[in-house]
Amino acid sequence: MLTRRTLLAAMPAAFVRAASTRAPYGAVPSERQLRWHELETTAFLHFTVNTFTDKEWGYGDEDPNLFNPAAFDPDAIVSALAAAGMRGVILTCKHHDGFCLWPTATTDHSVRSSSWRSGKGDVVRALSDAARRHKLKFGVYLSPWDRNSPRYGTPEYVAMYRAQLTELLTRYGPIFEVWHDGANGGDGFYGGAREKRTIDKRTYYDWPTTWDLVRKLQPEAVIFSDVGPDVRWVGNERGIAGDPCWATYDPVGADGGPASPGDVRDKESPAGHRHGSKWLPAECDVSIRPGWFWHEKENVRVKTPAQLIDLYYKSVGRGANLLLNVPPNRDGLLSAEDVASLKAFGDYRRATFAKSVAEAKGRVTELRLKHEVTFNVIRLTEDIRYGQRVDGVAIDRWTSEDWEQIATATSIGPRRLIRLDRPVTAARLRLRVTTSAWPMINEFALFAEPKN
Ligand code: FUL
Repeated sequence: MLTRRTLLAAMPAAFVRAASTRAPYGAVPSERQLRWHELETTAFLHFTVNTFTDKEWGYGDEDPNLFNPAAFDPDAIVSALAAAGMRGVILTCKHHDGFCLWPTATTDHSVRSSSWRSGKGDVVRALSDAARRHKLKFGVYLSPWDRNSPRYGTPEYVAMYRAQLTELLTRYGPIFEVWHDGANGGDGFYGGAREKRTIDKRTYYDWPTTWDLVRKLQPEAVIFSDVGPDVRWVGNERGIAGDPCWATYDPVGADGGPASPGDVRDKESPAGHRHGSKWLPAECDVSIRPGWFWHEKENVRVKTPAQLIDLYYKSVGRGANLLLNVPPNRDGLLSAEDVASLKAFGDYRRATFAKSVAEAKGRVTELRLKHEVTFNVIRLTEDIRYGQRVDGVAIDRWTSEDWEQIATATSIGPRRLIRLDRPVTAARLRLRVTTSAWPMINEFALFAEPKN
């Protein structure tokens, strides 16, 4: 039988201490991670020459003049994201093709060489300014793989990558997230060499030095990659977290050795590791369309509001963040189909979560109400400053005679949303907690979805 004594005996010393006191339990989030958790949903903008060539991965030999978004309107883009409830936006400042959306000094392969706005355009400036105007945080994606650069594969390229990052982190105000992609397909233009270049993912980029640079230039920014150090890739591009989804994780390389961006056992990333030694929460990246870039033929395959809502519960509802990609089109706008889905998704979130039908805050495990309420969504949060303490919960309602179980869930962490199959009515509810430490649930709230 699993008693408290056998449980304690099976736990490492640090956990045993926390199990009997209110000391932090295992790994805990940093201040920058705590701020990131509060964002819940952020948007991704995949935009570059690919938008004009109908490709997902540009080869690196694209003519900069291809980039010509004649009606580019950063405020229209950002306000459509804000309507969906997005609290941040991350732009592909450079994708694998190497074309830079800002006038970098590191290469000629940028907007400066494009006839768009006579070479005076700066997409990073325009979108970062618009994000600030609409109160969204701004983040940067800078692809480590660069199929344009002749230097790719040599130490000089790593220096160039850091110089590009330095420009992005010093010219455009506060950056909330720096996104390092793990993809590397090998072949490319590479200044005309048109060959395959293979790098050692574990050593080539010397990530710790780059991450130190990010810390120095933007200490408040979280760093994302397959392995963190602040935020981990969830291990799939479908936008779905594991259930459970632990915020703690010890990433391991595909061969069992040290992990690095592009080399991680991604089967373990959706769930993370219970009692992992690092606080490394999951971010669920997914596109509103089948591809990451805009393709006209995919205008009919934009995810519906119902699909976005489902993804929200499977990512944010499991304690992860959702990073939803919405690619600008050739005009430099979001297409009407995407804007409509974003708006309906935002309307749903506002209608459901603006006001709870009942809630208890503080160290709660029971809700006693004066009147019966009807709800179909339950939100639970843990006080994660003390670690992820709860292994699972069951929720019961009182039926004038007895307790009846209405829902169960596993991990909570920063948030757990339980969407019930049908509305439930109750005046008294309780939470039963399966836990290996003193639980610190600080929110138990009920919501009602709008009726269609
Ligand atoms: C992947 C890239 O190869 C895709 O093009 C996209 O940027 C996605 C978010 O990450 O690794």
